[in-house]
Amino acid sequence: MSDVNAIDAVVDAVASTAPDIRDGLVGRRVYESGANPSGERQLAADVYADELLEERLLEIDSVAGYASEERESVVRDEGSYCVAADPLDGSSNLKSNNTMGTLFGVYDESLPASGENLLASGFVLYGPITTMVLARGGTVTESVIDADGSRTVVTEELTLPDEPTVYGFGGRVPQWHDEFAAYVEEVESELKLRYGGAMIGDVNQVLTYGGIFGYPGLRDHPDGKLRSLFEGHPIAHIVETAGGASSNGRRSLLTVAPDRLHERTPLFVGSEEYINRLEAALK
Ligand code: FDP
Repeated sequence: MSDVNAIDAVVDAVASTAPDIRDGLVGRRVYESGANPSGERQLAADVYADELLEERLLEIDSVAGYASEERESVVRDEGSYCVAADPLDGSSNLKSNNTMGTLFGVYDESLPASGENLLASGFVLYGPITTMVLARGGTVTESVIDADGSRTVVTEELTLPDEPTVYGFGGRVPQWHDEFAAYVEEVESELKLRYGGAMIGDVNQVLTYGGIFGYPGLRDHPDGKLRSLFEGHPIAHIVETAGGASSNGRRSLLTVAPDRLHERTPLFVGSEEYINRLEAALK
């Protein structure tokens, strides 16, 4: 199978699974007894979304591996491409009935891999409307996903607006390092706060209005909270393809090759000007 056909098959599988994940949220707001490999409590909805994606993605002949934030190791099969997914990013928002989503990246390399091995990446947003934002072939598109999993493109070439408007930063303020806190003070005087507690929802605000989203390294957690492979790579790929920039505080998240599947990273994405100023501030 060619790259194009393999990517098509993965994107179709994620899109057709999205309505099932969405419908399955009702009644799955309860916590399971276990934790994910990062030590976070899992909701029944996290496990359900992960199992559906594993089953549907490994049905595709060319998919050789499936890795997810919700499972310890890569599930392997025959084939040439690997998919890494965060089945329900921001799932703690399920309790308060706020936005969350599904993130995925298609790699031409076994996992964990560098962001430079990404062929395509995307996310589904379970907002008032179910949408998919997809980066492939140098373009980002936004589609609406209908109840039967079919897609209708609503934005052909999504790019960050020239005039940045919003910002959102995670982590408790007393845990921020001084240089980062000083940078945020500047940003606060220029942009409006938007922080909803699901990276996907918050980054989609940045894609829509321009600005910056970040989850920094903290005093008690130097690598922050978010994962390089499951969150960092796909979101960096989407934002960079849309004309923005990404950083781990020093360089593009796409140039990072994590040694471990569940490795965490400070994560910043958004308008280039704000990412450049952030890197200068953290030097
Ligand atoms: P969640 O724990 O709900 O899955 O993936 C981690 C994540 O959400 C991100 O989506 C979100 O940006 C971040 O954690 C929120 O963390 P805080 O609760 O520390 O703000």
